[in-house]
Amino acid sequence: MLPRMATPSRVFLVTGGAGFIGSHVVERVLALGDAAVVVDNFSTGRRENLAHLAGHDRFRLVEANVVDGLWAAVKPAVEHLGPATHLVHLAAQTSVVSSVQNPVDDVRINYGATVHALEYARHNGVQKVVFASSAATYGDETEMPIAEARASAPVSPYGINKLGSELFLHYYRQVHGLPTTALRFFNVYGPRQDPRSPYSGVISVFVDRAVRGLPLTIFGDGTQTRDFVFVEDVVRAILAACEQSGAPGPYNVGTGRPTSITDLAKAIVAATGSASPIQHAPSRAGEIVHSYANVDAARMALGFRAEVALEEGLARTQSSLAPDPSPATSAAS
Ligand code: UD2
Repeated sequence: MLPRMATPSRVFLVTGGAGFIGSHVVERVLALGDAAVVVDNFSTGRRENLAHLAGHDRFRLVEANVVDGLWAAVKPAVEHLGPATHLVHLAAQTSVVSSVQNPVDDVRINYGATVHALEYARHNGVQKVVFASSAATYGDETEMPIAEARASAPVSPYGINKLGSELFLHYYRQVHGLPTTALRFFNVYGPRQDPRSPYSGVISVFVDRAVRGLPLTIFGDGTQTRDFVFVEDVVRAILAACEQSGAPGPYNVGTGRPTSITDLAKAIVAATGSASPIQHAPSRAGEIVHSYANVDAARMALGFRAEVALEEGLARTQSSLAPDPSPATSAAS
C-alpha cells in the first residue's frame, strides 16, 4: 500500500470522471485544492481526457464498472487520499437512442448504477451526492421554458431511468438522511465532447465538420430549439450543489435561452470561418421540437447562473480541437 498522504479536506468520488463532463469536474476539483478519485470503465470515457493529470498527488484513476459496486474498487484510493466526502455520479449510458434499442441495459446502467453509488455513499459517510439527471425526464413537454414543477413524463428508457434515479435520491435523503441533489442537464457542449458517434451532440458534430469543410446537415427545417449550456457552467452547477447540504432539486441546468438549430449552424460556420454548406435532411423520428429551461430554481437554491455565452463557448470548443490529420473525405456523413 502507498503511504497515506496528508488528508485533503474534501475528497470527490467522480463516477464517469473520464468522460466529457466528468473530466472537467475533476480538473476543477484539483484546481480547488481538493482530491479526486475517478471511477470509469471507459465505455464512453477516454483515458486521454485525464492523461494530463497522471501523477497528480491528489488524483486517482480507478478502472471499474459502477454496477459491480464501488467498495473494493475504490478502497486503495480512499485509503491513500482519505474517505470520500462528496460523490458526483456522472457514469451513465449516455444515448437516448441506445436506451430505446437496449432498455434492459439502460436499466442496469442508468438506474442500477445510481443505487450502487447511493449505497456506497450511505455506508461510507459521504456528505453529499450530486447526480447528473437530464431534461429527458420531461418527455414531450411543450410549454416553454420548462420548469421543474412540471409533471415528468419521460418518453425513453433513458428518461425513465434518470427519473427513477431521482426517486432513489429522494428515498436515500428521506429514509437514510443522505444529502443529495439532482441536476437536470440540458444540452451540454464544450471541449472533449466526442463528435464521432451517431449520438454525438449537435455542437460537437457541427464544429468538427465545419473545421473540416464538410456540410452541416440540419435534421428538419432547423426551427427546432435547444438550450445549449457550456460544460464549465455545468461544472459550476455541480460544485455549487456540492456546497449545500440541502437543495435536493431537481434543478434545471441550462442557460434559459433557446437557440434554433439553423442559428446554431450559421453561428458555427461564422465562428470557424468555414466554407461548409448547410444542408437539410428529414427530421429525426420522435424528436421533440423545443426544449429550453426555466432556470429560476437553480439560481435561487444554488446561486447558479450560466455565464458563458454561446459565441464564447463555440470559440472555446473550436480552439480546443487538435489539428486532425485524417482527410476530410474520410469523415462519416
Ligand atoms: C439531448 C441530449 C440527450 C437527451 C435529450 C433529451 C445531448 C448531446 N443529447 O438530445 O442525451 O438528454 O436531449 O431530450 O445533449 N441535429 C441536427 N444535425 C445533426 C445533429 C443534430 O440537425 O447532425 C439536431 C437534432 O435533430 C436536434 C438538435 O440538433 O433537433 C439537438 O440534437 P442533439 O442530438 O445534440 O441533442 P438532443 O436534444 O436530441
